[in-house]
Parts: sequence; structure tokens; C-alpha cells
Amino acid sequence: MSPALNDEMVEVLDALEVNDDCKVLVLTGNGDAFSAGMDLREFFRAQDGLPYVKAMRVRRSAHIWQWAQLAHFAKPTIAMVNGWCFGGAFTPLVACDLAIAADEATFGLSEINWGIIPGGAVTKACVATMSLRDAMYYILTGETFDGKKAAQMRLVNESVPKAKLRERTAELAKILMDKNPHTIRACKEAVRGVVPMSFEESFDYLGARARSFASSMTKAAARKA
Ligand code: V55
Repeated sequence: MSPALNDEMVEVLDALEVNDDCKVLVLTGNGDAFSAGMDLREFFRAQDGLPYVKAMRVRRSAHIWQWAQLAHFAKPTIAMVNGWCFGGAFTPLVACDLAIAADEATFGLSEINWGIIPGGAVTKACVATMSLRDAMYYILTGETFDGKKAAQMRLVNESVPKAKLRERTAELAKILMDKNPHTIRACKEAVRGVVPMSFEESFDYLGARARSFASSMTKAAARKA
């Protein structure tokens, strides 16, 4: 993911979010990779010696689409991991609501071998989905793992043979398309919302959300009538 790709993804996701023809977003890779992560030359080396503010600028579009836009996307999102998935690729992977991998996909946190920490939100993405033991193991060793192992660790929902990947993803997308889009949006926001909360805070937050959602649905129905 180069700075140019990151800028383009911000635009593409913006356009799809307001396009009524888009009901579910599937994020996948072209060719034999899901994503190799952040472009080492264009993203990292080109920033060596850059002033802090300039380096932040280069990073901004990456962080916007790979986390904020995807995690809060107005429609359900599925990461379809078709192949190689390394380092920085873990952020958009975890930002998607659901993830399906090919059994044959190869995952890895190779940062340790480059002398860097999995930065951006990569370490956070691992800890948010994998157990602390698994996250620590793969971050410290840089060992790779396949789609089956990713599913077993719950980094992805499931893993299927590569030949079945599109079919299974389309089947899942269809299930999501058949739900009420407003309800599905409210549900995904609620799930993300309660993650950092206590039960007490959740009662309060979900109660307020449920009331405001019910009232906006009543208004929408009234406008239709
Ligand atoms: C990484 C590091 C970053 C970043 C995204 O995986 C990914 C490493 C140091 O910044 O913004």
C-alpha cells in the first residue's frame, strides 16, 4: 500500500459509501496477494529524515481508509483474504466487519525481521482479534500461518479452499444484503461501540442508541407515509 494507493482508497470508499448500488463491501486483493502491507520504499524509506509533520501527512490517508473509513463504513464489510497478508494489511483486515480467508492464504507479521514494531494500528488489530498469547507469538517470531490457522485463532471468521472463496463470500454477502440496512448499520456500530466499555456504560450507551434508532426509524416511516 503506497501513498498513491492510500489516497485512491480514501476516494473509492467515500464514493461507495454513498452509492446506493453498493449494499455490502468486499475488500480483496488483485492477483495472488490480499496485501503485502505498507510499501516499504515509498511509505517507510521515503519518510526517513522527513520532518514529523510531513511524515504524518504521508501516513494520514493510510490511517483514514485502513481504519476509520472501514470500521465505520455505513454498509457491512467483508475482507476476502485471497493470498499473502502481511504487516500493515492486518489493519484493513481487522477493520472489516467479517473476514473469510482461503486455506492457502499466508499471513505474517514480518516487522520483527525489519527491525520495526508493527506500527500504525497493526499491533492493536492483532490484540483486538487474536489472544494475547497468539498475538505475542506471531509478532515476536515473525512466523507465518495459513488461513486455517487464522480461522482457528479467530483472526478471520472462517477459512475455505481457495476455489470456494468467492462463492462462500458471495453467499455471506447475500445473507447481509437481505437484512434491513439501517438495522445492520446500527448493530455494527453498537458492536464496535461497546468494545472499550464496561457493562454499566454499555447499558447506558445501547439504551441511548436504541432509543435514538427507534426514533429515527419512526421519523423515516413518517416521511415515507
Ligand atoms: C506499520 C507501521 C506504521 C504504519 C503502518 O506494520 C504499519 C507496520 C510505523 O508506522 O503506519
